[in-house]
Amino acid sequence: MSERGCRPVTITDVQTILTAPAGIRLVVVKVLTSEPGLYGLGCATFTQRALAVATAIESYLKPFAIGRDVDRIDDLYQAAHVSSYWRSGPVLNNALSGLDEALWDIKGKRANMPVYQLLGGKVREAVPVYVHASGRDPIEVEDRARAYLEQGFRYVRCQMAIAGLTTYGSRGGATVQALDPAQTRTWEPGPYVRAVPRLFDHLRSTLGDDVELLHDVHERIPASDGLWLARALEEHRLFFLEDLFAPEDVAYFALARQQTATPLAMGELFVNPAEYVPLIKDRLIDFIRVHISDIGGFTVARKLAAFCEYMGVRTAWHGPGDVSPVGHAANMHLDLASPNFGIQELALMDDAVREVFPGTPDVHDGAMWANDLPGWGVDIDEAQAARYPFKEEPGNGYWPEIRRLDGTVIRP
Ligand code: GCO
Ligand code: MG
Repeated sequence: MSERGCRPVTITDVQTILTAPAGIRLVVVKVLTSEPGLYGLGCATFTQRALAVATAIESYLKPFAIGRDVDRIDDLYQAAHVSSYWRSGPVLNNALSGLDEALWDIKGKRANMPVYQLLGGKVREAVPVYVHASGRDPIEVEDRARAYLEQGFRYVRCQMAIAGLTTYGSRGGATVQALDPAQTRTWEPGPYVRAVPRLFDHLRSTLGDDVELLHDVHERIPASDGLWLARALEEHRLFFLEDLFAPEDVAYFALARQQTATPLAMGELFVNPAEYVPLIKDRLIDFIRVHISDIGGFTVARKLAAFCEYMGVRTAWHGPGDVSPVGHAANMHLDLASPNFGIQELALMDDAVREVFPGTPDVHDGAMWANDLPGWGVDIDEAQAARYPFKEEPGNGYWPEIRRLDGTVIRP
């Protein structure tokens, strides 16, 4: 018997939908129920290992979930999470997120309310977002940032290519000659670390103080260079500096805190509470950046948001192109209801993506807006989705390695 005293609505099928309307591999879970026409959607996108997530759903989560009561979201999360005994890796967390978010969508539809209402309602009208500007030199980055400001955005992440090197977040040019002449993707931290303060000198002096500037180091540099860079950027008052250290080097955050007031954002690679709880508890970061599907979905994320609120840490959920519109909507619903919201990253979604996912949140005035339909407010047109299959490619979408001049593999 369900809470309402009648027969529970149960899960009848768990389907995995793979689609790449923007050329990026997305994984979406559709949970069907015993109530005709009632279903929910969840984001399970782990783009570099999409097919592994699909197997985890199909072979393990689907048989686990079928027949269960759709109303018991947290209970299902807890049971599924420990059902593998070994847990919290990105493949299983993403699979779990697909199911968990679909159940929140269903809960909203059953209540006839958008999910943010289930969390206590809006604490803001819409969700301010940051967008990505990149270029080959400071002037090109400035031009791109300026174009966004003219469209009404107020937060811009700025990344600059370093000539000859495979830089994160901006298209690099030719490749410098490495020791192995066949090497094509080369990176050295020195030129990058020296260039970034010059980029922000330029941006602050040309764009002024009103714009909020952000930057992603993408765990690309040795920790001691990270400490130096965070101090060198202090005078430019970034909104935040992201992934200054790798998850393996989080102990350096305690040192960074003693040395600089540059706001620090961290977390898109975290998958386990044991990684993020200590940083938050000790107030060693300013913004939590986890990728909601990578930590297991919405049930975990809303608890994390509340924990951060008590510790003075603001939210900045990961929102790159490798999040489906269902995942972007989940970010947005949490943002709408969280007093400690900081900012939302958003990879702008084009017409092809919007055709596959009707109801994808509108973006205007520098913010993402909820459409107020029940649940996430986002649907999937499966016929459209089928028009964008994953591209056949060696390795099925893995991140090709990047090496230093001497051939050492570095982090992506
Ligand atoms: C960001 C991220 C992404 C990741 C990507 C990995 O802050 O937006 O660093 O761009 O690199 O999500 O697949
Ligand atoms: Mg990042």
